[in-house]
Amino acid sequence: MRAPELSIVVPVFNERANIAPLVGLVADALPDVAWELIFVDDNSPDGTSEEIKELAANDPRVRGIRRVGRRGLSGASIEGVLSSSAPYVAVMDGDLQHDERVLTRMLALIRAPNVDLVIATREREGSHITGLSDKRSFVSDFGSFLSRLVIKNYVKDPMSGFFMFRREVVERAAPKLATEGFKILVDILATTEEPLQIRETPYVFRERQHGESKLDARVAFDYLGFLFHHLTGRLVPIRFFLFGIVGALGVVVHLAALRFALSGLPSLGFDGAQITATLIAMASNFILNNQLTYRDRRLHGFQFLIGFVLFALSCCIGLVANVGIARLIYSDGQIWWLAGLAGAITGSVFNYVTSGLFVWRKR
Ligand SMILES: Nc1nc2c(ncn2[C@@H]2O[C@H](COP(=O)(O)OP(=O)(O)O)[C@@H](O)[C@H]2O)c(=O)[nH]1
Ligand SMILES: [Mg+2]
Repeated sequence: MRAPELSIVVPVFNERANIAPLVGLVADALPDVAWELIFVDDNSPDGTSEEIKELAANDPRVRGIRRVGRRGLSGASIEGVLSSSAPYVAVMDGDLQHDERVLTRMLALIRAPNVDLVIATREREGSHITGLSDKRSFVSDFGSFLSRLVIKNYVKDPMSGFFMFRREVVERAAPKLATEGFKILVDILATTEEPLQIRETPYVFRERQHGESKLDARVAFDYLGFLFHHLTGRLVPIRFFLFGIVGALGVVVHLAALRFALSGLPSLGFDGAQITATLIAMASNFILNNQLTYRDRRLHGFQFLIGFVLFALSCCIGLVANVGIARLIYSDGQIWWLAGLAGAITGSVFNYVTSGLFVWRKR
């Protein structure tokens, strides 16, 4: 058997019913190419990995990476790419929405000298991407518009999940790529320093037949965090952005709770109302962080209760750091807003670090 010229990396989560059909379709589409399929499964509960391994046992062109304790489309794709030694690599969805017949055209384009990246661009019917609902089409277009903030090259469909590249391009960028995101192509385009030679080729995006989409409203928040991450020169982690949004919402919750406590429960007095509002805001921040910021490490049941206690404790330590820094800066020049801001930022960074270390720690 020839060593593969093309590795096709397919991130999958709960796609059991799509695996065997995809292998068959790829084999039919690339009869004269030495290809391999690398499925990267995040330990799907539906038995996707078992299905992959059963196929791989009978076909040396199929491989599977099963990741445990991790979730994320970008991270899974990057690991798949890094496990390849072929000169060319494609990233493709495992739900049959990407037309495998385009792979031949993409391969012909990438084989040309000096081409670094080929994007399969989703075809349009008027303002609407075929195969997507109006709502999803709008989300994709808006995301694409925002991506221009961080990418230098003009490409028609930076939100495409179907593309092929010379392996070195991503090998070089890999240490800087964010593993939490959903839009790995935007990340590659934003991260690569040298200008890339890019080709685009149109195709018709298919409707999903089996299983369901994993893209939900939370992915949109991640994407905003991802843009912020790039706009700050990759200084601010994606997660910190989410943590900050939740914190800002916490201020609103706090003020609303304080107002209700003052008018509805006058017997509490101001101190009592302020303590109640603080507890409510802490609980709401904890729940939102558990649902959004740390959804890949979400706590349940007893762990959830323990987590809340640890979160409240770490908020108290954050408060001490906040007041300490604010006092120091205030004593220096009496600029109240600078002192307040520096304190708030210090407290947030402190809370972010401690909650990552103690509350939602990596297992
Ligand atoms: N390994 C892995 N694959 C994922 C994850 N989330 C989504 N996928 C896969 O990524 C591909 C695109 O996801 P999909 O839900 O179809 O997104 P959509 O096409 O934008 O609705 C599919 O093959 C999914 O199975 C994840 O967290 N880990
Ligand atoms: Mg899909």
